[in-house]
Amino acid sequence: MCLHIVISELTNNILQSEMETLKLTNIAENHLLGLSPEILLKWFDEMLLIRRFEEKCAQLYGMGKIGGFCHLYNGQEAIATGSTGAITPDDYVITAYRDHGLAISKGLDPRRILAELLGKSTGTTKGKGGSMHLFSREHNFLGGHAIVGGHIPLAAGAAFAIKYRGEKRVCLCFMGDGATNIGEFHEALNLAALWKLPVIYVIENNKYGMATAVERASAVDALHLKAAAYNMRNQVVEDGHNVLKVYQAVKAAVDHARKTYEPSLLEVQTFRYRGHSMSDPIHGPYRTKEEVEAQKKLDPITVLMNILSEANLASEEYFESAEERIKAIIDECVTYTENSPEPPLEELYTDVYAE
Ligand SMILES: Cc1ncc(C[n+]2csc(CCOP(=O)(O)OP(=O)(O)O)c2C)c(N)n1
Ligand SMILES: [Mg+2]
Repeated sequence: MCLHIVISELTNNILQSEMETLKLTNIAENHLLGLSPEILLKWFDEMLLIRRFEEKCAQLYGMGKIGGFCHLYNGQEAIATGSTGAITPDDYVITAYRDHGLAISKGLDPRRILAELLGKSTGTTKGKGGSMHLFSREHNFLGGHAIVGGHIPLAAGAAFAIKYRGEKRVCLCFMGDGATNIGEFHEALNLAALWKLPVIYVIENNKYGMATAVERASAVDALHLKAAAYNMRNQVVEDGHNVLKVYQAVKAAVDHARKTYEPSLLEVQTFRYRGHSMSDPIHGPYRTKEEVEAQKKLDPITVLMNILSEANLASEEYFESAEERIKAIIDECVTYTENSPEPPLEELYTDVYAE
């Protein structure tokens, strides 16, 4: 059974009993943007799943079970959950190599994601892509791309196809701050604006590229303003650690794109807790331990916990039970992956060229 169904079933069961005991009083409608308690609790579970999944990856990487490059998403969870919360399964998502969180949010089975990371045949691309190249046509998840900026024109292409076919879908394209300095970013934004393509570009501004602060690499450090050169709708989300703020901005851009086919560029400010990739130090010479610790005080999961507690939507017991449920899912991912076979040698020759 798909783990997402398992999560939502478990969440629903717990919710029913939680709801009976918790009073839903004094909740300002606009504070929670009219989102149902079910959705907010599902988002909490999803963000916790992403965090614990990444922690497990770090552990397995340290044990030598995951090889190659591996970029973790710890600290950025509110972006994946808030953004995918604003679209439907029909819409496309495309991103760079820091892709585990978005893949989970887009509904890919976390067991198959972990299997992919360990190069197993049950992985999302039969173990051939690894961490940076998660992909699922079935889920409209178009990758997972390792070349910085390389996927930004692909998103314009997907959005062109949507418009050409007269569909009402959108394409959400995520990128890092560093990617906005790449030529493809500018070429793609120009065409997306010129041809009015339903693509929403989301910059995950975590303040650094590999080890380079935004202001050392970009002449403009208010990155959303780069859209102005192409007369493109743009917005900055300063509290990108708050899933509701992310959702609100992405939803407005998505609604606009569905109505007008017009693109948007959003800059969502965030922070990564780990090193750039698993082979890099967490602090390094380019940022201090104090900076990392200060940013962790805005932790997206804690922020959502506080929102849920203040609105009387969840108690300490709920959060503890969520930890247990997520731990069971992570354990299942590991068991599934360990029991999965390596791909046979013949797999070297399949899926190389399109038929
Ligand atoms: C075209 C290209 N140049 C350089 C690299 C090496 N590289 C990998 S990640 C990275 C930094 C990108 O930073 P950012 O876009 O901010 O994304 P983040 O890692 O912060 O999510 C670089 C320079 C690459 N993969 N592709
Ligand atoms: Mg960055």
